[in-house]
Amino acid sequence: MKTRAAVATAAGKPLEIMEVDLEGPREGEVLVEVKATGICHTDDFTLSGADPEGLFPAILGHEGAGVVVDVGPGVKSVKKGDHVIPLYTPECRECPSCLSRKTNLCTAIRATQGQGVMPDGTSRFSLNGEKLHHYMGCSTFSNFTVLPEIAVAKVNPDAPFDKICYIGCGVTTGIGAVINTARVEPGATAIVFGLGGIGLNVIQGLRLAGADMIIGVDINNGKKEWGEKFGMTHFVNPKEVEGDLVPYLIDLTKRGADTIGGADYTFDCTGNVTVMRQALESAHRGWGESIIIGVAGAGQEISTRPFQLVTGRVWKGTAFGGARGRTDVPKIVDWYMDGKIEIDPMITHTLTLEEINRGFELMHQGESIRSVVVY
Ligand code: NAD
Ligand code: AHE
Ligand code: ZN
Repeated sequence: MKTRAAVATAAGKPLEIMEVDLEGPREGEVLVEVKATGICHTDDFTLSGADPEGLFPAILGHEGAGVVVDVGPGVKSVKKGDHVIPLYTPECRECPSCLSRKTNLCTAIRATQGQGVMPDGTSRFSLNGEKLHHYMGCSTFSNFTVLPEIAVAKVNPDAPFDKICYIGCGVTTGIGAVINTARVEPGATAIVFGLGGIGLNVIQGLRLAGADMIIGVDINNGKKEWGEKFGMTHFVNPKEVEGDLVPYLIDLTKRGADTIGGADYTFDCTGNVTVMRQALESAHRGWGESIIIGVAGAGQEISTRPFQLVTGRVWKGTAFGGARGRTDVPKIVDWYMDGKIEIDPMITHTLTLEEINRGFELMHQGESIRSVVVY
């Protein structure tokens, strides 16, 4: 069949809207009509050429929602007409990682996913007979896409596609980092570095968890109002701090008899390795945990004095907020439908597929929180 898609032809080039060929689902696969897709910073990261796993030409996009329109042989868990969210972190429930109960990082299809192909090693997308790569196993910048059955979460059919697509990455990553990875307790102090599409969801996760002090750090003063909407209690712009940022933040978090200072939990939502170090070092001596969410470019490395860890700070990372996609994503959709979490205000721009490059520009200019393409 033919499908409209935004194709990443080469690193650093705008996406090109074109009709491409899509083969139907094979054994264990489903064909999904994507109804809406968010544009995440990670799509931009890969398009920029900074992703060591980046492949071109490819169909990017990993934050979608849509409807199953066909299923391949052997598919059991979903059927035509089901509403689904594609999962870049699948959940097979059979691999050693899924069975360990210690991680959400299912390994059933990770190798082929990283090579831009389906689990059988081939691509379903092509253009004039030339292969196009899948991206993060999702390729939601195509109106129709093929996914393994283990990489779709069946969700409430009443939920609006143009909002719940954001649960396919940003919402789940931010909230999950708080509740699954950090397991923040009521009364905690927290610092969130970077108040974009991920950081604001960390903030709403912290509010949900009952954190007392939620400090937001961003170099864009426009983000102060955004943070406050979702529960941020203090805002710091590093450019306006006299002296070093870390001692300033440590001082800000001193409470009652605690003269040491430092936050119980800190989160990097920037992808900047210097900020990651600041986040670790502003965690509380003895127990503070720092969670890396941001994705850093090829060749970049984090560093700190080992003494920071010797004295009890913990450095962790999280992918997809530690969420087990087929189990947790439907629950998060229900939280949204029940009004427990907010999504609508964070979707600042709704675009057509033809306008998708504008979504990337808005992100670069710091004007959007999330842009969503509606097919
Ligand atoms: P975004 O562009 O919407 O937001 C980034 C924010 O960081 C902006 O508000 C920007 O002003 C701020 N910022 C930039 N430099 C800063 C600095 N030095 N100090 C403080 N703030 C700074 O991006 P996003 O969609 O929120 O994504 C954030 C990061 O998370 C990206 O690296 C993205 O690739 C990554 N990500 C990771 C996962 C995961 O599973 N680990 C999932 C989604 C996104
Ligand atoms: N391919 C990159 C890393 C990209 C990355 O870390 N991706 C996150 C999701 S970001 C979503 O917006 C992730 O899930 N990572 C775990 C995994 O298995 O990919 C690189 O550096 O090679
Ligand atoms: Zn993402």
